[in-house]
Formats: sequence, structure tokens, C-alpha cells
Amino acid sequence: MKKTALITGATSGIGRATAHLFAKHGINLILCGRRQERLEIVKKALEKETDVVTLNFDVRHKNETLDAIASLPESFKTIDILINNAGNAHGLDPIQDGSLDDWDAMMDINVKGLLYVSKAIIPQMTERKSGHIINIGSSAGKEVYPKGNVYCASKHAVLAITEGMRIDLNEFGIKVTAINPGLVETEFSKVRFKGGEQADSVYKGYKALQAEDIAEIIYFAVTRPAHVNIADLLVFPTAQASSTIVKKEH
Ligand code: NDP
Ligand code: 8X3
Repeated sequence: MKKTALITGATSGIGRATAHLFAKHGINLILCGRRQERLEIVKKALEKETDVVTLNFDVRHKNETLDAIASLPESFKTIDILINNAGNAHGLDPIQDGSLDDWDAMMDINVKGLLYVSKAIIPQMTERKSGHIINIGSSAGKEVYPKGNVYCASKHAVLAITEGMRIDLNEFGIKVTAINPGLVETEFSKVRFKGGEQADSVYKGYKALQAEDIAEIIYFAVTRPAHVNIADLLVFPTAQASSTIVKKEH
């Protein structure tokens, strides 16, 4: 029986790479994001390999999120795997200079959005007594770095929510996993720096993780035997030792 995965943030970076890898392995896909054109491109590329539907919604909007997931066609209503990936950093400023809009964006998307999507899907998993939830945290959820303040707080919250989910869903046999990457070369820094030049330097002088590296780890996690749950995984590029220590060649 083919499994179905819902991936948030499937229009870019880690989410899109995961969609490609899941499609290759015949997992049916519900691709989510706000950029409809990108959703269509990813769907078109993958529907030769598996069944694909797209859902266009902003995870910040509670009702939009719940309505979109409720609108899924019958053949996609049973979700075996939820990849809570949508998220970004917005800004990199000392706390005294931080923007309230940036703070809202990070807490609303990375934390509350993850909760809204989860709320729409967990009840069917508890009813069936099966399912796997993968939350994409960050090394920023395990340590705090200069100017990282609210982004780090949002990812610490993701880890706390992940642990809470694992505890509460334990009796239902639902797997809950946190995958916490360090520096991954995606559109992440373009979003963080609002397209500014700073984004170009983030991945220079060393080999950063690629979105495909994280996709492989996610696929590994979802293909473990029934009795094995990868609970919490931290992954850095080899050049990175912590949020602040990165060995650069130039
Ligand atoms: P990208 O910017 O490449 O992708 C972010 C994805 O999130 C996009 O598909 C975007 O889709 C979606 N998204 C953003 N805001 C919203 C929203 N309001 N509603 C719905 N979807 C949204 O970044 P990454 O792939 O790097 O990031 C994916 C996850 O990985 C994030 O949670 C990030 O925090 C985490 N992470 C990233 C690291 C990195 O260094 N890159 C390291 C550690 C963790 P759209 O704009 O179409 O809505
Ligand atoms: C993304 C990694 O180091 O930019 O979560 O916070 S970092």
C-alpha cells in the first residue's frame, strides 16, 4: 500500500528536495506552500512518478490552513507522514533593534503554523493509531547565537513541541521526529536578509549542507522499521562545529 505524505514548504529548499526523493520512492504527495506557480512546477515534475496534489495556503492563517487540509480529495485524506517543514528566519538583529514584524513572522510561521497544520492532521493519526510526524527544527533550536534571539526561540519551541507530541502521542504508536540541521544552502538566507547582499556570503568559503542531504535523512527516518523512531537528530556540514564556529577557506 502506497503511503501519503503532506509536506509544508514544498516550493523550495528542504521541502522541495524531500518531495523529489519521496516521489522517486513512490510516496504519494500533498505539496503545500503559498507560491502557486512553484507548486505547479513541482507537481508537474513529480506526477510522472507518483500521485500528487497541491494545497496553497499560508500557515499563519488558522482557518485557511484547516480548510485547505479538510478540502483534500478522498484519495489523499489519509496522511501517513507529516513533514512540518515550512519556516524561515526573518532578520538577524540584536534584540534591541529587532523588528516586530520579523518577530511575528517567525513565531507565527515556525511555531503557530506548525501547530495549526499538526492540529489538522493529528486526530486522524490518533484514530488510526499510526502515523509519523517529522518536525524540521534547527541547530538554532539547540543553542542560541548572537542576533539569533527570536529565530532561536522559535526553533527551541519547535523542539519542545516535538517532545510534547512524542509524549502525548506515545500511547497511539505515532512516531515523532525532530531533524535539526545546521547551515543548509537554500533560499533561507535570501528570506532572512530580504534578498539583500548579505545572503550571498552565508554559504561561501565552505561546503554547506544541501537540501538533498536533509531529504535523504528525512527519507531514512521515515523508512525505519515499525519499532524504530529517530527521535532527535542534529546534522551539521563538516565545516561547522556550532552555530558560531564554521571553518571557512577564504
Ligand atoms: P526555504 O526558504 O528554501 O524554504 C522555506 C519554505 O517554507 C518554502 O517552501 C516556503 O514556501 C515555506 N513557507 C515559508 N513561509 C510560509 C508560510 N507563511 N506559509 C506556508 N509556507 C511557508 O528554506 P529551507 O528549505 O532552508 O527551510 C525549511 C525549514 O528548514 C525551515 O523550517 C527552516 O527554519 C529549517 N532550517 C533551515 C536551515 C537552513 O540553513 N537553510 C537550517 C535549519 C533549519 P512559500 O514561500 O511558497 O510559501
Ligand atoms: C538555520 C540555521 O544557523 O542560520 O536554522 O540558524 S542558522
